[in-house]
Parts: sequence; C-alpha cells; structure tokens
Amino acid sequence: KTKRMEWWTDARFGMFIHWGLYALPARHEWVRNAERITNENYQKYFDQFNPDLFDPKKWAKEAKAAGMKYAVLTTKHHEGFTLFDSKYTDYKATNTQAKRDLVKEFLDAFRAEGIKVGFYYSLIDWHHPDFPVDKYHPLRPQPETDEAYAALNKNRDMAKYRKYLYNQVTELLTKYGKIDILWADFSYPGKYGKGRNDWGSVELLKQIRKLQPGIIVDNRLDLNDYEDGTDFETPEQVGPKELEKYRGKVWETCQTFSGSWGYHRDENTWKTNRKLLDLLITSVANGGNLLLNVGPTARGEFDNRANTALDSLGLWMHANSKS
Ligand code: FUL
Repeated sequence: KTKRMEWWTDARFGMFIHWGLYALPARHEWVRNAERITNENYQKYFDQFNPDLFDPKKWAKEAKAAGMKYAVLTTKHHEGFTLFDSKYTDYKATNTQAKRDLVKEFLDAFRAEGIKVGFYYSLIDWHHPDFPVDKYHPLRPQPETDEAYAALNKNRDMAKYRKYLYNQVTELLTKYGKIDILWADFSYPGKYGKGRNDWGSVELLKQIRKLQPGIIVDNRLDLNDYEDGTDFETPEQVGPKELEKYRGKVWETCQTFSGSWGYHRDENTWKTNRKLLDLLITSVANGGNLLLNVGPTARGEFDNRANTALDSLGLWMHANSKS
C-alpha cells in the first residue's frame, strides 16, 4: 500500500472537476434534489447539452500551471448522466449533441501534460429506474412515510442497480487504460440511506483492485478505513483548523471555490485567493492533499472566476515550489 501511495502523497495538489448536465441550470449539482425535479423535467438539459467550447487541453494546461499533479473527473454524478460512452445506458454524452466520449478526451489531454488521472463515480443515481427512492432522491415522498416509500419502490430493484454500477465501474477500469484514482461517492447508511451491502462494496473493491492493481481508492464505499483496504480519507469542505485533526492519517480534503461543486452561475460566496492558498498550505502542512474543484460551464469552459483563482495559485506555486 505504501508503495502505491507514494506518488499521491508526494503530489499534494489535485484538480477535481464536476461536470454534468447540472452545468446547464447552473445552480448546484444537487439541483434535482433541491427542486424535486423529475426525469421528465430534467430531460431538457440532456436535449440541450452541447459543450461547443469543450477543450480539455485548456483545462489540463490550467491545472498544470496551477501546480496540480492529478485530476479527478466526474464520470457520472448523482444525476446519473455519464460523460463516457457506456454500453449500459443511453443516458450518456455520446447521445447528446456533444456526440463525444468526454472522459476519453479528458484522459488524453491530462495524460499529455503528465497529470495523473482519476475517476469520480457516483454510487447514487437519481435517473436509474432501479435505484430506490431514498430521502435524498428528487422523487422522495411528502410526507415521508414508510408506506409512501414502499409504494414508490415497489418496482425498483437495488440488486439490478448494483449490477449496473458494477458493470459501469468495470467498464471505466477496462476501456481507458491505466487509471490512477477511483473516487467513489458516497455512502450514507441509515434508515433510508444505503451502505456497503447495497453497493456491494466488498465485491466492488475486489474488482477494482483486480482490474487496476495500482489504483488508489477513496473511503466512501462504507468500508472500514484502514481495515477493508480503501486508501484515503476525504474530509469535505472543512476549514483549516479542522484539518489539523487529520495529522498522521492519509487524507485528501476536497474543496470548492464557492459552495457548489457543479457550475453555479450566481453564487457570491467565492473564497478569496488568500483563503485558497491557506487551504493548500494548511493541507500540506498537516500531511494531506488538497483536491480543489472546478465546475466547468455547460459550454465546456472554466469561467473567468475559476481561471483567475487558478492563475493566482499558479503564481504562488511557481515562486515557491521546485517543480
Ligand atoms: C458529495 C456530493 O454529494 C457532492 O455533490 C460532491 O460531489 C462532493 C465531492 O461529494 O458527497
């Protein structure tokens, strides 16, 4: 394990990329949940998705200039739309006006810059007909009674969905060459939540290791950290003080520029450049990594605010790091 973690602990700084149909409404990647949007009402974003400015070479150059050593892209987020050409669904980028496997292009561009590549894959899927409605689902009942849940889930079959996610992860780890990180997201055991048995986490992790022996896997499969063989902890959006508590562990904090992970047009909570730099320094000083998120626009660009923040970090890294 120590061996496979070497490059990662050394890297310290990576880029998270949250991109999906939610870039079109541009008001948070959880918009379906927040506004209880049905598949039918969300369909217009699929129909309109046309990232005519998508040029991952530009993204990779920005990441490189900012001093980032790896990048993790959402191959599928909770909305269920896949940026890759999966044979298990029609709900994918190749069937939109994009007509391209966006994951493949991301990989080519980032690898060309010498940046390690990772896949974020959402275990949650609000589009799949077999994914049971739970308290986070856009179709959750009001009021939330057991009977109402049971009625909604009558024809949904978690076992079938589990097979689907297993197949897609297998696809991702066989069709695209060497993948450096798998970032599964996420588990919330509990009454209407889901845990390791729902995801088939033990079997899934075995398959991941088999297909990609060198891969690094995050801790969001509801497995026991340090016992079941996942590799790192993922404190999300925590402040510098809190990060001190992770000293001695293997961890990566993921952070947004503002609040949303997906492109949010109107958010006015952007962190200052100074604050972002503090997060980077505090993470590294406490033995962790920073995975800093960009949410590209629906047309496929980093917006001006993101570019300005990355440029500013790049200037600091240029002046203060060896590579
Ligand atoms: C969370 C997700 O629900 C967010 O949308 C985001 O992807 C974050 C990194 O992880 O669990």
